[in-house]
Amino acid sequence: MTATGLGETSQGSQAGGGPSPAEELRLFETMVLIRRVEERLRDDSAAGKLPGAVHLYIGEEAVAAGVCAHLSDRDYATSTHRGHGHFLAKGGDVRAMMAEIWAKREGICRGMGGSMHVADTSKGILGANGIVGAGLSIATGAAFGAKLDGDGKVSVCFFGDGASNQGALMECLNISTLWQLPVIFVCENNGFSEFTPSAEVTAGRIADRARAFGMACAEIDGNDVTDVWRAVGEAVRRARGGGGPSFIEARTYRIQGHFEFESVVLSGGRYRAEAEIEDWRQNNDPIARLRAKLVASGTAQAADLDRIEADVLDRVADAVAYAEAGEPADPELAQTLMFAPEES
Ligand SMILES: Cc1ncc(C[n+]2csc(CCOP(=O)(O)OP(=O)(O)O)c2C)c(N)n1
Repeated sequence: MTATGLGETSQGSQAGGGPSPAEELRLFETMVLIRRVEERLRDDSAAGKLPGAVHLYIGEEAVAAGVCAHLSDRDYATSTHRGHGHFLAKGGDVRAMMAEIWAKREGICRGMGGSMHVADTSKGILGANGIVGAGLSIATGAAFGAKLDGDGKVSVCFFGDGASNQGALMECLNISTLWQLPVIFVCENNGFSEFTPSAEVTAGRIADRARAFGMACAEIDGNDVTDVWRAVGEAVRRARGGGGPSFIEARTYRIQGHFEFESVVLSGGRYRAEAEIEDWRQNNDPIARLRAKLVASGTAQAADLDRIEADVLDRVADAVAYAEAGEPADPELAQTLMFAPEES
């Protein structure tokens, strides 16, 4: 079985808009891959093995998986500083991503970008991005290109509730509606912008910002992968059919800190209660929810899902071994990689 997003496009096979049993299993595999990769990053970060900071996506996996299940390598996606899940769900190579995070030459950006810049244009992954909200205009531009080419590609922008307060969002909502661009804005509302609860910095309902432009909107449970899958399926059909942009606000929750080691920065300060985190962990884990559903519906036995989990763990161990064995990145490349050679 291959992970969702590895060049396959979901067909929306079940009437009424639900994923087929095979698609549900691929969604499960993708979400587990993201989770196990990130748990390994969490542990290796705590052990001081990583050369830089990582922003983890644990708890939000259903969004990346449910969205990217509808995309092929030809479609575009822009990501955020919390981008590992988007990269993997869109079909990025786990070994190359780990090598990048470990700052090795074998990395997807030759070790020069690190965690916050994983990208692979051959898969339509236009990049994670350390600048909050930067993906909005990149995705809109890619959608403009797709519209000019008339090739049926769609462009997806993942961004956070914090990024929804950036002015660029209004520019992108405006022009993509006016020009009917094939772009899907996916706001991952995890309730926090760094250490600030969303309610303290964000007025009104985020989706209302898109509604004001007359854009098709959906506010969904981002921890229910079926909900995500359905809403995005509709948005992708709209975009490919020339019906223009869509906006999806997926409510979810970040289980880890804003980044690993946030406790050092906060030096004892707190911005959320431990009980709140525990509640999401225990009662709203998107992977546990999907597992329970698959078993209850008879789509899979617990043992089948355990086998998927075991295979994923092997892949993660392999990717980490590959990353650790890699050659350190070549700092000289910083001088040459950014610019195309001058034409003579
Ligand atoms: C333009 C810009 N402003 C501020 C920052 C600092 N910063 C990094 S992440 C972040 C919070 C982003 O919150 P959100 O968009 O909700 O994404 P989340 O971290 O919750 O996934 C901020 C303010 C930045 N990187 N770029």
